[in-house]
Amino acid sequence: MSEFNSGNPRPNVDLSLFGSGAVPVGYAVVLGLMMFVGCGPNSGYPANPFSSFTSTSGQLQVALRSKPDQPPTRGVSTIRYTITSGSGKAVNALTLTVEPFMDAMGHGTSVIPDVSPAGDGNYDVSNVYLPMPGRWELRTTISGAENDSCANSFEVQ
Ligand SMILES: [Cu+2]
Repeated sequence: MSEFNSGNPRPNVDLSLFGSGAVPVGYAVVLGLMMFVGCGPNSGYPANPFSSFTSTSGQLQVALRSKPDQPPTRGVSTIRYTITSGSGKAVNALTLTVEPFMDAMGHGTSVIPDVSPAGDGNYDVSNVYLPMPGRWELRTTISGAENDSCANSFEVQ
């Protein structure tokens, strides 16, 4: 026992930075950072999309991010569509309808996702219910300034 202690004594860590006055400041900074991340452009979505593709017409670029898991896993997910024009400008004021569909088995789900615009070309699609593992497609129609569609598929574990 003593040989463990005598050989390599733990270095003395100077805790003065975390003295009684500094701790609340440290927490405030951490909380501030968390709030910044929470309200940032990605609002809890991963920085990078799990899928990026071109719409059926070829006029729109679509990127998908998901939470709580990316890519979406079995259960209920929220998926953010980020839609930009060919020149990379955010396209707002579109109306999206999203239908999850399992092509190999020829069925969708009984749950209709809710779509809410989030600005900067973002559209948050909540209540995306994927009840079983396998390949799921997001059959999406886009209307408004652009009338378009897209269907991206991904594997659900
Ligand atoms: Cu199925």
